[in-house]
Amino acid sequence: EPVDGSEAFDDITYHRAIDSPTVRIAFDRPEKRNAFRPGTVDELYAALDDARKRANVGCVLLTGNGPSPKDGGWAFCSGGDQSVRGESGYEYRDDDEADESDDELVREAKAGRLHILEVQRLIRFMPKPVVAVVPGWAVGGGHSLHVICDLTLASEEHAKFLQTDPDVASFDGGFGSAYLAKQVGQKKAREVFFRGKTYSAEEAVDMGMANEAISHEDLEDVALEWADEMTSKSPTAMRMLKYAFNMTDDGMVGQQVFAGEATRLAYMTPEAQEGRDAFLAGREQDFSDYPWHY
Ligand code: 2NE
Repeated sequence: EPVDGSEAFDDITYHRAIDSPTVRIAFDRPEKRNAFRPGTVDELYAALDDARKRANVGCVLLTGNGPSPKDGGWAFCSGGDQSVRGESGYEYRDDDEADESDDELVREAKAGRLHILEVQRLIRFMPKPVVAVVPGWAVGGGHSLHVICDLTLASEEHAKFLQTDPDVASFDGGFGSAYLAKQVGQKKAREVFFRGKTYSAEEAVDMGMANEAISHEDLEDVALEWADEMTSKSPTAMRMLKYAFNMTDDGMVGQQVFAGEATRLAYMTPEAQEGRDAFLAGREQDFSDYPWHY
């Protein structure tokens, strides 16, 4: 079922699986191998942020619609749309519906965008697993998107993993490369970027950057099964685990995100409530009921 309001999207689709806490967000430009233009990124951000905020959503499947009506090809995402790449980034063009602001300063500020990196951070910091479901090409910035997702499931027949960044004079120097190296090791990650070889689903699994290769016709069913498993678990434990996995690579920000959740848990204790209540009552706080645990 389409999620409320999602019919407003042009470049993506946004669905909720019936009777399930799982949503499916898909690139919907199959004739362009699901390349993203600025409006695509705006829509993707809005859908992911909606999924982040909904209490009844526990898992996001991120995928690409297909096949291409032109040639039957499948894609997860082929990265930034090179046909709208200007001098300093990707630009809104006349057919990009998202650029509808009347405010000239807002339009100007939008010029030369590389805001897919904001989407990467949203996936990284949202407290729910995001699964890349890769039915075909995952290329350039599309490859980096699968890298940042918590899990990757790939079509045995059609998934292809390729880094073209240095071919088109681009470079994802953040998660797309450095975090990839954490997954596959330094030598292999450098090979991915420096050689630009195409890897199959099976090779991606062997390298450690994909979880499983699944027959194309079963891919989405299996992704839903994995999502059902994950959403049957404790939301708090899942959230703490995701942030714990992130923390060692995310420096002070990783610590801040994990600590924010720890503080939320601490706020739920009578001990923390005594601190609040004493302040509001204008009396000395009394923590004598709460032992110094070891
Ligand atoms: C994806 C790939 C390997 C597919 O090859 P193939 O042979 O299966 O398909 P084909 O014929 O190349 O593509 C089909 C149609 O999709 C368009 C093509 O131009 C073609 O259009 P028509 O000729 O039918 O009209 N298309 C595919 N990818 C596109 C793209 N990214 N932008 C615009 N149109 C695209 C092959 O197509 C390929 O190598 N694509 C380019 C991949 C690429 O270099 N992506 C950008 C990397 S940089 C980036 O994504 C990035 C970043 O690293 C950091 C920040 C922001 C962005």
